[in-house]
Amino acid sequence: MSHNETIYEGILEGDMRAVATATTEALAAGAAAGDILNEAMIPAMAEVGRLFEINEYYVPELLIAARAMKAGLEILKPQLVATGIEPKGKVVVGTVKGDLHDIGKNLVAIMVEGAGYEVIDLGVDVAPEAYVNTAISQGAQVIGLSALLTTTMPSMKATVEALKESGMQGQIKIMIGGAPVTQKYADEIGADGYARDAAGAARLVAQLIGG
Ligand code: B1M
Repeated sequence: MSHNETIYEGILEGDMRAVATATTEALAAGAAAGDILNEAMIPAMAEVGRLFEINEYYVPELLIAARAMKAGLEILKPQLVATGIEPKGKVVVGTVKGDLHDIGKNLVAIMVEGAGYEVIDLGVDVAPEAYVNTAISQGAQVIGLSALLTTTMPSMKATVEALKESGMQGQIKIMIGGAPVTQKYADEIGADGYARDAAGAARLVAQLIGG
């Protein structure tokens, strides 16, 4: 089996150790971190989601698959993040209130950091006011909201409203993303931007901040 196949299977089986070992070996053999991510890890999580949908996997399998993917991501992170240059701006990220999915948000944080911005990661289940207050107190230019559940998407709208109420709309930009989120939804709620994936999120930050 190739390293990528071992990583893919390891995530499906929730085998954290196999994923970590194969990721380390793949990098040592010269594989690019982005290729491991896009060719093995992300497709594996998509397959986990499909198996969950058809009731072959249940929440415990999702949890151990996520844990295995995180173990691999930790190893990829140093290669995905750029070398220490002066930060071009500050971005607050988090998964919205009621939502505990953090792998996509973590990837966004890694890619945005890799593009040269300082990232303040508020974690998961983040209330609208927490994003806004942190962005204001830390002098961030962008707030990035991630949602994986259709039921938690309204919290994105609530965050746009909270920013309006703070009087900082326009000075602080809001970008949104996550599997159920679309450009149409971003337009509807008045977010400043939408990105489909983590690399897109890093490009969007550059557009929103400039530079
Ligand atoms: Co859950 N889950 N989950 N889950 N889970 C989904 C999202 C689901 C689609 C599965 C399914 O039914 N096929 C479904 C949502 C259905 C819906 O709302 N339409 C679902 C459900 C129903 C649930 C529970 C309700 C299950 C239950 O308890 N009965 C529950 C909810 C808990 C809660 O949040 N309150 C739940 C729980 C969990 C676990 C905790 C077990 C676990 C998460 C562990 C963790 O994150 N630490 C989990 C997992 C692993 C998944 C799936 C299988 C994988 C998610 C993932 O990590 N994908 C997921 C199915 C799927 O997505 N196919 C599923 C990999 C990741 C790299 O992709 O997060 O999409 P993603 O991020 C992408 C882009 O979306 C984008 O960039 C990333 C890639 O480059 N992106 C952004 C993300 N955020 C962005 C922000 C941006 C820009 C781009 O700008 C700021």
